[in-house]
Amino acid sequence: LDCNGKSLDLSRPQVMGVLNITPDSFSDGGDFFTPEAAVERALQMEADGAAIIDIGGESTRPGADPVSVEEELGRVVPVIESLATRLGVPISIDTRKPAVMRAAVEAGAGLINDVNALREEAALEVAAACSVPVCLMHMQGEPRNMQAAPQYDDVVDEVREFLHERVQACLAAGIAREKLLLDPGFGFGKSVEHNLQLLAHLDAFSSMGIPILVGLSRKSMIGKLLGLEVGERLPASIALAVLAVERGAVLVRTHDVAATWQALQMNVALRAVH
Ligand code: PT1
Repeated sequence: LDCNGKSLDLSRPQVMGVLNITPDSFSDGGDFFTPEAAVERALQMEADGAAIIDIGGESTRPGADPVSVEEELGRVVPVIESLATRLGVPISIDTRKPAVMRAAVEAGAGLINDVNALREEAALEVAAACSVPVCLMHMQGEPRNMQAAPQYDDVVDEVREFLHERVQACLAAGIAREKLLLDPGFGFGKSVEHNLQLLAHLDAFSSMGIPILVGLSRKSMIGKLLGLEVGERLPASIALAVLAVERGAVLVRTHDVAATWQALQMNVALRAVH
């Protein structure tokens, strides 16, 4: 996959390293808030095996408040500019805002990761003009309220139907199917049961013929199933990453790059045996 001049190999499972430039992120808020610290963190994630670094300036965890476009731009653009020449791997921009997509890609980002699946006004047109790959994610509601009362008749059907509709919207806007990734959006307007249903039936998404990205790292479903705080969720996060890859996911978004990369390499090694 060509990401603005840098390549992302999706022929085997890969890790997307999370770089939150937010003071309020759910698991590492504040740690990487200065541009210098963020750059160091990204370089370390690349050394640890990340195939792409996902930069976000607006938290989308449950209950998070929206951020203004100026604030978001001010957080992410300097970090992308300074990383673009120093990283060998591509950068993805985790945003819902068209203005941030445009500025981030101009600064060197190579993939748009939109938890809103380009539903914002003008997002489809801007993403098409950026001509970088796009990850379309499913979300029910908005981050601020999405966990209040998630409701589905059939979560797998509804998420698949939604993603199918967004793929059609992208094609109509001139974004090639080959540039798309899909993500069921674990934790985005879903109960623990909904998340488990989606993971159990992840093959329903991989069968659409578009690469699947998953984000399960440190999420509250682990907390709810095991009664663990955010800092205690690594072993279960690793297990979920491996289970998702076994069910067809190719890109795993994680805070813990070294541990997740090592786990996924065991899957890669096993695949090579036939
Ligand atoms: C994700 C994702 C993302 N997750 C993609 N981008 C977040 N493509 C941000 C919880 O339940 O899964 N895929 N960008 C982080 N969002 C959440 C959501 C964090 C839920 C925590 C939870 O704890």
